[in-house]
Amino acid sequence: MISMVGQSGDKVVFVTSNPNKVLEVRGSLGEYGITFEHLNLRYPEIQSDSLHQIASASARYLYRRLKCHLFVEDSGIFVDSLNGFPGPYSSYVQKTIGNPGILKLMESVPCRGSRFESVVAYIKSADDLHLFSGIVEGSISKKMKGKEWGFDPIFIPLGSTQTYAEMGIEAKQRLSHRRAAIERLAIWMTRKVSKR
Ligand code: ITT
Repeated sequence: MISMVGQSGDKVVFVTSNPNKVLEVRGSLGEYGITFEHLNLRYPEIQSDSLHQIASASARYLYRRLKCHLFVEDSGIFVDSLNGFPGPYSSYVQKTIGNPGILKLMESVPCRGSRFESVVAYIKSADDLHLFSGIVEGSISKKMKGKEWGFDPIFIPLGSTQTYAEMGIEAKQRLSHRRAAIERLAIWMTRKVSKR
C-alpha cells in the first residue's frame, strides 16, 4: 500500500467538491494500492479554454493556501458540432441548461462526435507540479439514457453502444477519461516509489 505522503507526514489530499469524482478516483487509485485524503472544498477556478491551465492554476492556488501535497482534477466534455462547447465550462453548463439543453442544441445535428477529457494536476511544492491527462472519444446520444451523474447519460464512448450511465460505474471505471488520467498519475507515482 502506498500512502501519498505530504510535507507534514499527512497523506496527499484530493481537493474536490464532487463526490462522484472521489468515488471514481478512489476506485482507480485503489487498484494501485494508493490512498489519499479527500478535502471537500470549493475553490475559485480561472477562466481559460485549456483544462491544463485551469487545473494548474487551481493546484497552485490551493497549494499556497494549504501548503501540503495535493491534487485536483478538472474535466469537461467537448462537442465537435458545437466547436468544443461546453469544454472548460462543463460544470456551469451542467448546472444551467443541463443534458436536456445540450440535446436541444443538437437537435437534428447528424454529426454527434465529442470527447471527454480529464486533467489531473498534482503539486508537491510551488515549482513542482505535474499534469496527467486522459481523453476518451465518443458521441452524444439522441436521448438521455441511464441515471448517473453529469453528462454520463448522454456520452457514448467509442466502441460502445451504451452511455457511460447505462454501463454503470464499474465498466465506466475501466475505460473513462478520468481513469486514463488517474492511471498515468498512479504509474508515475509507483515508479517514483520503487526508485527510492
Ligand atoms: P470540482 O471542481 O470541485 O472538482 P466540479 O463538479 O465542479 O468539481 P469540474 O470543474 O471538473 O468539476 O466540472 C466538470 C463538470 O463536467 C462536472 O461538474 C460534471 O458535470 C461534468 N463531468 C466531469 N466528468 C464527468 C463524468 O465522468 N461523467 C459525467 N459528467 C462529468
